[in-house]
Amino acid sequence: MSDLDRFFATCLFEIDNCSDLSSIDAVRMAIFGKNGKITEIMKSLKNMTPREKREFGEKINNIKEKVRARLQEKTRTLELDDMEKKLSSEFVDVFMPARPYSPGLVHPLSKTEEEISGVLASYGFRFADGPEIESEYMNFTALNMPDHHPARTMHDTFYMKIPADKDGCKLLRTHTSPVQVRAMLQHKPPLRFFSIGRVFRNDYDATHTPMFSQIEGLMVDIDVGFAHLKWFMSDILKQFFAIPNLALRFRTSFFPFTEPSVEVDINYEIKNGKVVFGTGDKWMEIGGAGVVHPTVLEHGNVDAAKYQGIAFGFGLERLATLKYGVPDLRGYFESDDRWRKSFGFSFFA
Ligand code: FA5
Repeated sequence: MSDLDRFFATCLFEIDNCSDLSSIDAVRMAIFGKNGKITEIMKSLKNMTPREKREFGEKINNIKEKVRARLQEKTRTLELDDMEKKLSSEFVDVFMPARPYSPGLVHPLSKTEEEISGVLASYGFRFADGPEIESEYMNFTALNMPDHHPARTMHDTFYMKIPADKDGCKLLRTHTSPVQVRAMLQHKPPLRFFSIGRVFRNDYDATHTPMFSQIEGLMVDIDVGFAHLKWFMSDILKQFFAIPNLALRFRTSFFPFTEPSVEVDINYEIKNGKVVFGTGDKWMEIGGAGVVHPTVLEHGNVDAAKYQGIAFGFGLERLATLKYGVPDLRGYFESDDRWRKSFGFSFFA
């Protein structure tokens, strides 16, 4: 028996002895792989005469073809065996109950955002945006809070480790008021803009969270003043809460970027662990407002001798808390499914 005949017989023997798909793969590699037996055999060609090469080549090609066919046949048999084994050991229980399906719900903040945006848009306000990572200049200086102004301490925030430029260092904005200056720099008065976005402060308790959302409104015109602001805020809040005689409390306050300034409260009480607005003797502060300080108008390239501005900034979570009875602000950000089911809304409501 020649070496090639012996090789052929060994291949067939190894193939026939395979009992599963992984062993047939191993045999295939051992014969046809890059470092397999065929490659090894082909090396002997280099010492042969052309005639010997032709005869040897013909023989080896013949063997390769037969071995391949046997491999294919054996693989097919093993695949069928494998399938047979699976079919007899695994089964599908068609009576098994389906997994519970939990549909998505609209977050109360998204709902509040949509509703208050709709009210403001109906007054001709357009949306303006600003970055959450804001410059020190826009967040403070442009809003009449120069370096070392004591009001900066009230807005303690998170500063970025990014080198400072001409606008100072970068920080997580503490309010949406920088968008006032951005809107004034981009558009000529008269203007009516609103913005909604996330803001950040070093706060944490039932009514304060380190991240929360604000809605900011700005109107700049030649004849707007404090009376318009008061009427306007009452009107949009009555529409938002859908109560014509909603009780609001205006308290005098101080913001470096408005003069005069007020804070706005809405009355509420807690009934059965839920916040109920419009009744009771408690007051929840929802935001600040005022007549835009002339320095801020100038930083926005607006002629302060000709134009006046009115502005307000409300906490979006506080509006949602009052309207939808959410007791604790921290729940908004804890991603608890039970909370979502209690306070979420159907998409089709
Ligand atoms: C401001 O942020 C001013 N920029 C608002 C403003 C705009 C005044 C335009 C004048 C003109 P204040 O710090 O009071 O103001 O925040 C506004 C509202 O955000 C608060 O009334 C409250 O509703 C909400 N708020 C403040 N801090 C938190 C907090 N840590 N968590 C949740 N809501 C908060």
